[in-house]
Amino acid sequence: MANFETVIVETDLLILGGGMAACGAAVEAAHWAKQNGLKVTLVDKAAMDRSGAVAMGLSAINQYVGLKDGTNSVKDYVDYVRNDLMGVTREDLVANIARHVDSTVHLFEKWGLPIWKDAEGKYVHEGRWQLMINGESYKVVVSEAAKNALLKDSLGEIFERVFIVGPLMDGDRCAGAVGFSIRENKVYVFKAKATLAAMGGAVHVFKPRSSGEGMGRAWYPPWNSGSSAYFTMKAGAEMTCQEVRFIPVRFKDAYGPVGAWFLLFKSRATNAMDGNYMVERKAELDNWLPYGRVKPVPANLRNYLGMLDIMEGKGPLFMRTEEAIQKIAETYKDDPKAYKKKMKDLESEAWEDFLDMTISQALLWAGTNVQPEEKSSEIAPAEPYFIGSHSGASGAWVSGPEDLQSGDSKNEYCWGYTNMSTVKGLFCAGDASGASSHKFSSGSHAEGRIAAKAAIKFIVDNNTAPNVDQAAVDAVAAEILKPLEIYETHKGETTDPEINPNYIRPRMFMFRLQKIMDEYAGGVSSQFTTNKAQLERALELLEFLKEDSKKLAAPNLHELMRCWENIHRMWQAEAHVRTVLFRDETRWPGYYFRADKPKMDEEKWHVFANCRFDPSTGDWEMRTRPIHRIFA
Ligand code: SFD
Ligand code: AMP
Repeated sequence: MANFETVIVETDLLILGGGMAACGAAVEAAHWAKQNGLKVTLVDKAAMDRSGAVAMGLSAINQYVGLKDGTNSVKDYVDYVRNDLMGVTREDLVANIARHVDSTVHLFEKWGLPIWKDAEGKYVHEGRWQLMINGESYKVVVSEAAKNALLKDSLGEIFERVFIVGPLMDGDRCAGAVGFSIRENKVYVFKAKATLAAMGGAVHVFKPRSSGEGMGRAWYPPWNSGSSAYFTMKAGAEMTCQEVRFIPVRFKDAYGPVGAWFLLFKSRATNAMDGNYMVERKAELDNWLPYGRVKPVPANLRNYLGMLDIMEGKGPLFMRTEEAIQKIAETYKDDPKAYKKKMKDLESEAWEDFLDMTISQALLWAGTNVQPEEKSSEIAPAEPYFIGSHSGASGAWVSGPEDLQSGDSKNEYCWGYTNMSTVKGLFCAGDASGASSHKFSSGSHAEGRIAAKAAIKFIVDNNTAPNVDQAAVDAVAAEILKPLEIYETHKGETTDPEINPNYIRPRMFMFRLQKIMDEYAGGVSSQFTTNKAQLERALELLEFLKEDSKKLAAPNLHELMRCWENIHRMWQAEAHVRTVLFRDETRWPGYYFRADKPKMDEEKWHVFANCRFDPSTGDWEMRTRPIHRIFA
């Protein structure tokens, strides 16, 4: 469009995103870039201090292995992740993060993050792998370090409020990215020798439980809209575990996390009849062996046992906060003063858990007169999210470290630069990389560091400026701005700007996507259950949606961003539906259930299900990849 300026930025390493993985990448890249005289550029759609999943802060660091204490080994962590994901995990990637994550946590502490300590000065654990923090300002602390590293000595540049739409290619090599400012009329073209995608996971692909008045409230942040998945798919990268969505059980309606309650406070969850589904339904776990009998019980199976209660009409489920608090305080009963103090401490810990991380849960408690030491709270499985860093696994298929391969895994899992996707020069970390679950905030930061170091090595070995065709850039820029043009052309044709025969606004488009996914791909309304016929129907309807995505319209830059966010979500949806259809079994009940294939088929499907969109033909390829045990 005539009134838009095109800004061209040339750099060596381009980091996309400003969240936990990107901040880790910035710190590490700065170190290696300085030694090699290279430039690093970071681009975030928001303001780094409060961008991404950690915007509100967190109350725990969920991955800390504690290698120095000698209590846990890297193998212990790999065993934990493999078991939790029902056997489907890349052990090389998980181990690589596990062996580096402690140093990331020590950096956080050095930068000023308060980690709880006991009387002996030791970290207070929430559970075996989790540390308690006073984490309201977690993201501010982490992003300050990243900014300092990049801006010191004018080593790099940071662009905030620039939304990345898609990749720029030089043949089979990623040559950077294209996006636009959400504050100024500017299209940005970033040309880079290597690109690191760390734009988080995807929320609002499925219809959320919170609709209408609660719209926008979700456990994972609504602004993580599938940009990592879209970017890597459009570049032609092979994707993995696109079927492994994550459904967290959360405090109902405000999505407060449950980890502190289950692990720190050791709370029970019970149904309306006071029954504990983890005890009463234990026998069900035998239908999912060998994973049904591991400890802890895999997250999806924990979900599933609770869901069986709900489906049998035994809901709601309750987190027994009052019982847990009373039980801990009971040990102080003989000393009334100590008891009173303990109760006060527990009360403030309970509130701080949410005030540090999910403020709306604290607001909901306050608004509904809940005192957790007196009254239990409802919990419920949330809508599905796509997130490679928590207990889901979706993301790009990336190369693993050479020294952690064993036997055949070397051929299958390692093609040179660690964390590089199957596209040359395109690296991924955090939610963007797949099959390496349970990295959380700390592991994502560590993985960002790992990926950035490898990306700098790639640049040193391939130090040529990419060759980018100007005509292709012009075409992409025009495509990016098309929704503005569509709106301008047709806005006078109806009296209500929401409704127009020639365009669709992003909000309505998102509702359509969510309805398809909810009803046909196993969302909340269909009790997370689907089958082949429903998935095929979903694909048919997604095809119509894709046609209509060409008619998205935007009156301003914010709406333009929403148009592209929803196109990104749509691509994540398609990859998911295709892969759930491809994997002819049910492996993760509690995340989704294939009613036509209700059993796990360990013989045939103990494999990765991968997919790839071919940008040259527009076709999707589905394939399996073997699972190699490295830490047998
Ligand atoms: O309890 C674009 N997480 C928890 N991790 C923990 O370690 N402890 C916890 O206590 C955790 N819990 C938790 C967690 C998350 C949330 C939302 C809650 C509670 C309420 C998970 C971690 O936060 C998560 O694993 C990491 O943050 C993942 O890191 P990363 O880097 O993959 O994603 P990000 O931090 O969300 O950052 C994404 C960035 O990308 C930007 N972005 N930029 C440019 N263009 C685009 N198109 C873009 N799209 C996105 C974003 O702005 C952001 O900067 S608990 O529940 O388990
Ligand atoms: P959550 O708050 O549900 O995201 O959980 C935080 C951390 O605690 C993650 O590492 C979870 O896997 C773990 N976790 C939560 N609930 C349980 C549970 N009942 N048993 C074992 N681990 C859990």
